[in-house]
Amino acid sequence: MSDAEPTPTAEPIPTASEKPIDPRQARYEAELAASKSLSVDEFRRLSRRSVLFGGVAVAAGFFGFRGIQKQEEADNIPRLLRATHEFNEDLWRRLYREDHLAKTFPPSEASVLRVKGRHGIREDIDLDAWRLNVDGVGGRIATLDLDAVKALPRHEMTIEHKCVEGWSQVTTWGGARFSDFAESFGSAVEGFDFVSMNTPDREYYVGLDIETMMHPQTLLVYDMMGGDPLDSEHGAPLRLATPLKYGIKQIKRIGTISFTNTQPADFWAERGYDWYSHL
Ligand SMILES: Nc1nc2c(c(=O)[nH]1)N[C@H]1C(S)=C(S)[C@@H](COP(=O)(O)O)O[C@H]1N2
Ligand SMILES: [Mo]
Repeated sequence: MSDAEPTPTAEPIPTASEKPIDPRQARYEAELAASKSLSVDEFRRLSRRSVLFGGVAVAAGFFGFRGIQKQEEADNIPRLLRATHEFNEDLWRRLYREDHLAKTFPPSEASVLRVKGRHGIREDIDLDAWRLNVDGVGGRIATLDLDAVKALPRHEMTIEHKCVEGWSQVTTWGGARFSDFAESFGSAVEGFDFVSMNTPDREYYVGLDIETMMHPQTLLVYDMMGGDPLDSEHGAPLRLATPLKYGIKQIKRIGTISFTNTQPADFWAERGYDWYSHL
C-alpha cells in the first residue's frame, strides 16, 4: 500500500508563499483583481439592461435626469462594452473570464524590449509639437497633448511581449488604461465596436476590437522599464501595449485614434496575418 508513496526528499519543496513578493507586481495584480471580470452570461444580462436603460436615458436626458446613468456606472463595467450591441462572444470568453488576465511577471525579470518594426517611425518628430487626434464617426472629438494622457491614472505591467516571428520577451510598460482614456469622452465614443490607430504619417495602422481595447491590461504607454520615458525607437511619445495580442497590433507612435463600427484596415492583416492576431 505504501509502495506507491514517493521517497521523501531531503529538500523541502518551496511553497509559493516563501517566494519573495515583488511589491510592484503585487500592486499591479491587486489593481487587476479590483477590475471586475464578467462571465458571458453576466455580460448578456447587463448589456440587455443597458440597452433598455440607454433608451430611457436618451428620453430622460431631455429633462436633465441623470439618475439612470449613475445607476449604470455603479455596475463597474466598461460603459463602452455595455453599449456595444453586437460583440464577439468567443473573444469575450477568452478575455473576460477570471483566468484570462494575461500572466504577469516580477519587474526584475523585465528587460528593454528589442526593437522590431520601424514603419511610420523612421523620421524623427518634434515630441513637443506632437498631438493625439481622437476621431468618432462624426469627425474629430479631441486633440490632446501627452499631459492629457498622463493626467489619467498610471498603471504599470510586466508582461510577455510576443512577436509573430516567434520570439518573446518580458518587459515593463507604464501608461494609462485605454478604458480610462475612452471613458473620459463619455457618450461621444459609446457603442463602437472597433478602434483604429495610425501613426502621424499614416504609414502604419492597426485595427482592434473594442473588447481588447477595454481590457484592463491594454495600455496607452508613455514609459518603459518602470518609469523611463518611452524612447523614440519604442514609439515615443505614445504607443499601445497589450499582452492579449501579438506585437504587430502594438502600434508605436500613435497619431490618431478613431472609434468606428466597421472593422478597420490593418497593416499586417493586409499582408496575410490574422486580423485579430489574438494570443
Ligand atoms: N509604428 C510601428 N509600430 C509597430 C511596428 C512597426 O513597424 N511600426 N512593428 C510592430 C511589431 S511587429 C512588434 S513585434 C512591436 C515591437 O515593439 P518594439 O520595437 O518596441 O520592441 O512593435 C509593433 N509596432
Ligand atoms: Mo512583431
